[in-house]
Amino acid sequence: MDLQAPPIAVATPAADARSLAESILRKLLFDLGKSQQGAQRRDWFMAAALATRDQVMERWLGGSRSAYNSQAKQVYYLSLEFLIGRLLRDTITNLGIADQLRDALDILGVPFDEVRSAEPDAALGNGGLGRLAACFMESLASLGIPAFGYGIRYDHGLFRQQIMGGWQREVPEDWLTFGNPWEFARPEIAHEIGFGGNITVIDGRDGPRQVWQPGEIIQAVAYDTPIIGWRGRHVNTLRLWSARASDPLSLEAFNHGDHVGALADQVRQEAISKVLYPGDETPAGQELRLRQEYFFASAALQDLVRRHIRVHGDLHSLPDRVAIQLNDTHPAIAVAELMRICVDLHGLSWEEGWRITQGAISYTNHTLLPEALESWPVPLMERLLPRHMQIIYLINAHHLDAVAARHPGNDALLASVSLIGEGHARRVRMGHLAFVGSHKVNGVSALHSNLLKQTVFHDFNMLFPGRIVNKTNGITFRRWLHQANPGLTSLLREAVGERVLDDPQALELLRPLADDAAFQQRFMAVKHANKAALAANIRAALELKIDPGAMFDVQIKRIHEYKRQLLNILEAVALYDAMRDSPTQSFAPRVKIFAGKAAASYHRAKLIIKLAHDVGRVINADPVLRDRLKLVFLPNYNVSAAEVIVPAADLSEQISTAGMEASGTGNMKLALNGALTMGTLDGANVEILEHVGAENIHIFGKTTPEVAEHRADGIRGQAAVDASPRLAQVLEAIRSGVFSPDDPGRYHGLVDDLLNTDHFLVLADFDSYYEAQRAADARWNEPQAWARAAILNTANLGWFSADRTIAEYAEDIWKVSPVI
Ligand code: 26Q
Repeated sequence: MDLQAPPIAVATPAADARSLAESILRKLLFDLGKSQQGAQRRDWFMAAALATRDQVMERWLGGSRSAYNSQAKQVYYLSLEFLIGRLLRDTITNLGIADQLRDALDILGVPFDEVRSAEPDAALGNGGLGRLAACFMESLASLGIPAFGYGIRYDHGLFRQQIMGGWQREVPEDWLTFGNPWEFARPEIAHEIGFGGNITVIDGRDGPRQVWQPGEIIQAVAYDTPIIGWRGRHVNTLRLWSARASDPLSLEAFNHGDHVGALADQVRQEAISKVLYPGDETPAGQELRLRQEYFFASAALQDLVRRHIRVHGDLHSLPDRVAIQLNDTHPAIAVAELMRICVDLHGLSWEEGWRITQGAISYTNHTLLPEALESWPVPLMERLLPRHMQIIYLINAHHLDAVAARHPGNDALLASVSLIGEGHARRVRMGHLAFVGSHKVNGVSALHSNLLKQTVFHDFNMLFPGRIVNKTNGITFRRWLHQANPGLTSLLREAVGERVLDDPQALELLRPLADDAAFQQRFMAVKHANKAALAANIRAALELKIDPGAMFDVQIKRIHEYKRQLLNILEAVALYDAMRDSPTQSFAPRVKIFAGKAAASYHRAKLIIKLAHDVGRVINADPVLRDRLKLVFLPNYNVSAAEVIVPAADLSEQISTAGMEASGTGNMKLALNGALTMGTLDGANVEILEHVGAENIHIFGKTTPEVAEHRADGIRGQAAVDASPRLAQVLEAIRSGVFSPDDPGRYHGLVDDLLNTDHFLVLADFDSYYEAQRAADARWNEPQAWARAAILNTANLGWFSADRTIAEYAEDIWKVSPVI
């Protein structure tokens, strides 16, 4: 090597349109091996993404180095789900090169929108919880808070939903088939994850030591994706783990000629990162799920502990340098794993290990539904993670001793706060483990956090006052306003100034314009254009023509009984009847738009999807309505679909049974984009009401205490039907097969369940809902009043920025500050 040779400098390529166009062509030719003529949409997307990615690398690596050197406190966000969606538009807007890339593609003669829509959604999540993690990652980077997201790189994300004859069918999803241009495989960053085996006790220097000898070891291999903050100021890393068999071909078996057997083990080990569990709210208690949880929690902790020790020497300072946030209980095994690392691997005392663990970890709860509280059978835990089971018993013993010392003789209290549930079979309660192992526990809306204190964590709240705090969810405005709704964004920039791009509170400057007729018109013109775009999509997908002049009444979310899509469908039937009965009454013309997936095993939810289709088929074909009512179910709801529907919504259905929706975040996206909320006093709806004012929202239904009372009184659905001829007519039509002539009994079970039980108060809230919908009709018929309320929704939603949420976590829970 010539030692005199000057160092070769490599600089980020220029980002003007021409240079980008050249760069895209180079990627196409040299990286993808495609000619300009032979390139498909996908190839152009890959080339554009690779060219864009070049713009990020220096900042990314430079930023990581400076965070490392500054010894700044790091946030680690542990989540089994990151529901990211597409990244191209996000990346170019945050880098400030959106116009340049568009122009570059223009030069090359390929329309940007075609390129953009060739990107598959990264759907590594089920719904709200996963999308929240994605919003938080973007906000952390935008605020300049050094952070890693840790999760699993599933080969297959959430299933694709097909609708066949009105029924949902799940089709495997394949986002990685054509390669992922955003990720960097780091095969050299791999951690060993043990399972099973046994524990031996050896004589250590300070007495006996437990040594876990796993029966099986799987490698967790890192894949890194840069997460670029607003204006490209800071770049963080999303590190997802993929499972790799330790001994891929089991050489011994292979050499003995058992080729198939040798590969079977590999397949079983690598199954850990094959597929996302498609459950939502209701945990699926399978062993593979527990293996996923431990796999990624252990990989994350090994990774962050190694980084910490490299910089700081030992573990004592961990809580000062590291904040570990558990996204629900899915990574709760991290509590036991960090204790194991401290005590077994680093020889610390139990007390010191516990100080470190509790000081570093905090936990977010996302649900109150009893069936959704995660727990694992003790025998399964003993077999899969024998040392962790011992550690959990020890944590429990210390915890219960402390409780007993303060509350002698209170066995009921001990049973209620134990980490082990002594029901039918003994189970480890992951929520309790997460609670005791954390210094802070938070709910995701004011109502939800209060309910946590009163219900699932009542006794814990009494024992550890102050540990439960509230952090109301938020959404990233970059994706959900600026990118998804460019029309509204340019109107806002014009109306309140460029500041609105950086400071969500600047939206308040819009308030005085709510009464300005000219502004109202422009605001509603943007809405109309977005609705026309959605109408075109619907026409292409479903061959159904809808009128962009009608009210777009939208319910988009996972299908779940507590979210009460059924209530919305019943109202559609009632409205259908009413429109036919009184053709002159001034109902607002409406398009009811539904979208959402049902968990594959959730039969009731799938039946509700079928009912939506059955009702839609009848309503949409009825000439008597003269197109004043349509019901649409858009298949395969995902992040990209939301980006089209949200800006086009007039009315946002947030109608869960009060006390059951922890927060909701779709409610925020829709209101921010100028939709009025039709909602119950549940989750963050309560805070949306406080921010937009009672006159700009439609609230109906029983409150949380009223729901509790209603259930305690054992009131059956039949009671509501007896009081409401309208409701009786609706149920009679559905039950008798008006909408299912091919199978008249299809909805017997569903209707009987409503009449006999009505656990979710669909019938009990029906009349109140129907009235609230008519109030919305009346407002719709006063276009200025509607426009005013819509504008005030946008104007008053600044507080729901995830930047505000993350700033609160940073200050109250993590004690971190920005590095920029
Ligand atoms: C657990 C174990 C096994 C298999 C699956 C699961 C599982 C998976 C996903 C359990 C729950 C979930 C998802 C929960 C969820 O999305 N909750 C939502 O979180 C949002 C963000 O805080 C809230 O806005 C919603 O109110 C809440 O429903």
